[in-house]
Amino acid sequence: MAGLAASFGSGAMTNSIPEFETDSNCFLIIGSNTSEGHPLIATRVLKAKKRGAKIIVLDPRKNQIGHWADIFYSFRPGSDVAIFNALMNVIISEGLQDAAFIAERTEDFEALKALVAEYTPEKVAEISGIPADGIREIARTYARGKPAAILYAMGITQHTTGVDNVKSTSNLAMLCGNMGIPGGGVNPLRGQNNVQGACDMGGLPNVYPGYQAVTSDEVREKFAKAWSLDSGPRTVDGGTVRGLSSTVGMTVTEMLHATQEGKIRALYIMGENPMVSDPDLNHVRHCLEQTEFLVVQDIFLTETAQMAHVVLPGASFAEKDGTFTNTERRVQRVRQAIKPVGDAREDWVIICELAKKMGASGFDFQSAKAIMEEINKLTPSYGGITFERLEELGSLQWPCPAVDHPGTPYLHKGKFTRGLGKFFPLEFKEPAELPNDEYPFTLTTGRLMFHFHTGSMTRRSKKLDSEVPEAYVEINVKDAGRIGLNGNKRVRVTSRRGQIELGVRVTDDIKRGIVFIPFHFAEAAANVLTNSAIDPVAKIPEYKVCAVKVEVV
Ligand SMILES: Nc1nc2c(c(=O)[nH]1)N[C@H]1C(S)=C(S)[C@@H](COP(=O)(O)OP(=O)(O)OC[C@H]3O[C@@H](n4cnc5c(=O)[nH]c(N)nc54)[C@H](O)[C@@H]3O)O[C@H]1N2
Ligand SMILES: Nc1nc2c(c(=O)[nH]1)N[C@H]1C(S)=C(S)[C@@H](COP(=O)(O)OP(=O)(O)OC[C@H]3O[C@@H](n4cnc5c(=O)[nH]c(N)nc54)[C@H](O)[C@@H]3O)O[C@H]1N2
Ligand SMILES: [Mo]
Repeated sequence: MAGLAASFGSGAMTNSIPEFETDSNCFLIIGSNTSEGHPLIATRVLKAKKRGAKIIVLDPRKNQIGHWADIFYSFRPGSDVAIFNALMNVIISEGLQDAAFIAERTEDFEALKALVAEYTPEKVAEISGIPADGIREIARTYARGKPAAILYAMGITQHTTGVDNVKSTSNLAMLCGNMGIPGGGVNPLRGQNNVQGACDMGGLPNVYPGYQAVTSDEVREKFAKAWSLDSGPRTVDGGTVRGLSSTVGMTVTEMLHATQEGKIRALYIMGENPMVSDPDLNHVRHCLEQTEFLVVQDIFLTETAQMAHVVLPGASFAEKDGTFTNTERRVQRVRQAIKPVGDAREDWVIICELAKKMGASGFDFQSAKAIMEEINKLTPSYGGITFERLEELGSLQWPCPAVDHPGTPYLHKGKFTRGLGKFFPLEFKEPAELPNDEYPFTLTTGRLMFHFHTGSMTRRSKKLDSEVPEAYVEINVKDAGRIGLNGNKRVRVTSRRGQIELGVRVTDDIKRGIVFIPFHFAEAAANVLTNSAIDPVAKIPEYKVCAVKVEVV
């Protein structure tokens, strides 16, 4: 259940991981540190390279997969939309688009064409830092590489323009007819083992399991009937809470702000450590301190749990039964290896017990299997994903509506969910915070191979911790000279929101003017510095861009 609320990222992969190895002729990897974040997927990509597939990597840093790439360019963080527009500009002006696919399966191509005409390679070279000829080379390689897969991750989504960035990936894929075919598609490489499953099961503010809208009367009636509740909007203040609410809830970032406005007085945080992972930590601390009642359900006493009024010890993956759904919509069984240690209980047991104490009915589940049986009945895309079939087949990919359905390896074959695929003409917008004289560097943040997020688990492992025991900032060789590093080992990094002291690594692999800090280290937390500005639609924070200064200490 880790990451229940951390639903960052958008949608699922359109295609399946094994297709990378067998079908893809070209990979456009943008904003994904594939070898460190998704090493098994990176292995498939490298196997495809051996049979001649081309790898293009675009990233502000020459990460490990960047070193394997046939084509690599670094660029200025946050200039992604401009880059996609320029790639499409080249493809259209050189006639490399898939005209038949565009005519049969898409709409609004003319509007896209008119907009991207403005984004010439020369203009976007200035915005992004990728040379104009490089942009042409990338565009031609992708357009001629069918089936070509776009792989992206948080480098695309964690921006105030995250949704625009994601739409840009599908614009490009549709332009070249790379949708609905094996080895193609747009493939967000999602994060935690079960973040996909958490979203599928309604761990989002606007939907019930299976992305069924809370605002739909029909949907609410269905769930109300199954749970013996009233389907109408409920009254909370003073009245008994029966029935299902039709109000769209808040996202994590909105909840924290709401504690400040007194709109939220109690928080129940489960499998998340916002005191390290949320942006602008000084603000987060302030918000959590103001919360009248804070409950944290975790497997360790994290930085967040230490602030809680009540800590509920959860059982870890090794101590429970259930399923995880991975980034390619594949549902797999997890089986109990050892009994929960100490007072720990399975998360679902804790929730059911609490619900019953609050007077709710319908929480009398005896096992994870019994919960799955309810899911089969109420969530059409999981209708045929039963424990029995998972035992027999090993895994199933949704949509899988019935027990005689084989599951779905790739989406949008022959037809998009909405009918025609829509092109979105999108103007480039600058990130919320840009460097200036006082804060001359652009900070971007992310992950390392040896640690997982807030380190609550990996930093408790001696072996993993010894690989990278300390926080550091990555800085370009020339910039190190510019700040007068002179062999010094420690620096202070300051943004408008706070400052941290940490080690430093000098490298050629990061673009000049950019610094990178892994966010795994609570004692020098990158998120003290980051900006909490969010995308207006997805509400994802701009973890990938803020302005900082770097000084020798
Ligand atoms: N070892 C390990 N693996 C993990 C995790 C972990 O913590 N540790 N976490 C998991 C989770 S939950 C997730 S979400 C995934 C995340 O996986 P990734 O998204 O691959 O990881 P990140 O390090 O956040 O960032 C990806 C890349 O984005 C680049 N980037 C920075 N700024 C920009 C920009 O403006 N535009 C673009 N296009 N790229 C930019 C960074 O340089 C980096 O190479 O990893 C999962 N896998
Ligand atoms: N600066 C910066 N910040 C970021 C990001 C970034 O790229 N840069 N990435 C963002 C992203 S994509 C993500 S996903 C988040 C991750 O942020 P978090 O989800 O806050 O980070 P984790 O360390 O994975 O925290 C998960 C918690 O769940 C606990 N846990 C593990 N298993 C279980 C279980 O079975 N039950 C329960 N109850 N608890 C369990 C762990 O001990 C841990 O404390 O960070 C975000 N923050
Ligand atoms: Mo994530």
